[in-house]
Amino acid sequence: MTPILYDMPVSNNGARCRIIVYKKGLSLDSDILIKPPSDLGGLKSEQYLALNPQGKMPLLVTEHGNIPESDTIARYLLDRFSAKSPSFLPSTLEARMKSDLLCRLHDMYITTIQGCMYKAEPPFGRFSSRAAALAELREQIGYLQEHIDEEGPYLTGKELSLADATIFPTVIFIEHMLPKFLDGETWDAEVVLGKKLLRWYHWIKEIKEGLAVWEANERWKSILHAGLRDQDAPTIFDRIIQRQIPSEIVMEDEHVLVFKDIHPQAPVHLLIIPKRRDGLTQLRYATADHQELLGKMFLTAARIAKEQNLRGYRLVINDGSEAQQSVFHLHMHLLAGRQMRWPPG
Ligand SMILES: N[C@@H](CCC(=O)N[C@@H](CS)C(=O)NCC(=O)O)C(=O)O
Repeated sequence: MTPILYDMPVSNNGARCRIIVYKKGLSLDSDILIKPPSDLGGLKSEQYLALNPQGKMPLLVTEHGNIPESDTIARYLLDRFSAKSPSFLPSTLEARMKSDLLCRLHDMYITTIQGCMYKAEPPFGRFSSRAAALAELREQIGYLQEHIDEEGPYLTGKELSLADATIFPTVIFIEHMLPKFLDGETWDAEVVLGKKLLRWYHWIKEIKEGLAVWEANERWKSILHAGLRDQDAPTIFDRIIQRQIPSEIVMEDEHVLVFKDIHPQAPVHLLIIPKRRDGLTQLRYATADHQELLGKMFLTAARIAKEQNLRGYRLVINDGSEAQQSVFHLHMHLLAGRQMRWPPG
């Protein structure tokens, strides 16, 4: 079966599992499904509690059983998908031991009381007051420091480990939540996180700065669906695709529709169009994202020509009114059945 990870973006414990899923490039269709607990009625619903009586996330449902602990889920995913890199297992015994230790300290002493940063009321683990739990949390963050590699850049040295995936989401959480509870003290990341944890956090977070540079450079503007969207008015072809007006359809698949031109210029005159226009009002707006679709249109033409035993045929794309384009939805004319002239008019 395809394992199902019940989790939500805000869950720092689940985030280590999602980091593994994303870093390994697992398919979110065939390798693993990620669903919110609300699909089963929420963390405290009867249906969810039947799978995880602790009513917490993450939870991984597999053919081997239900796994309710993020550390075990993470290790199960590393094992199950060991053929895909990165392994999150450093090559030295020392680094692997340090990674295990950091994960263990995190889960034993930080996860168990992290509720003091966001839960409405005590208890927070073994603490009945928020102030005591927060003080303990800060002390425990300090203890992590002792086991972090001197040189880095990762927590256990030169290689990525499970400790990085485990602790990164929690530090994001701490940076966001802890300053709210400082009670007059000003937030000083170096005091709270310590030098080594902070150095690592800045380094691993650089990716965020890289993303900010992409945003500033308007990287998405030319990328289909991310920033580039088809906002032009629909055309008559949309109505043909939706069968709102009749046409003589010759062929159709998931991507392409082929139908007879109502003003034929040759005994065979077909129009090959993409079913999703995706900004292709004219060929000139084609981007690398359209490459596959454009290839499909040509292959469709070749296939039809073969099926109809066309001895010779001509493909025409008119781009712009000067070229006699009349419908602003990319279309390829397939003309055949008569002797063509050259140059074309
Ligand atoms: N030891 C568990 C802890 C899980 C945990 O604390 N999950 C939090 C979200 S990160 C949760 O579900 N909180 C909701 C609740 O306690 O009601 C693990 O690591 O998986």
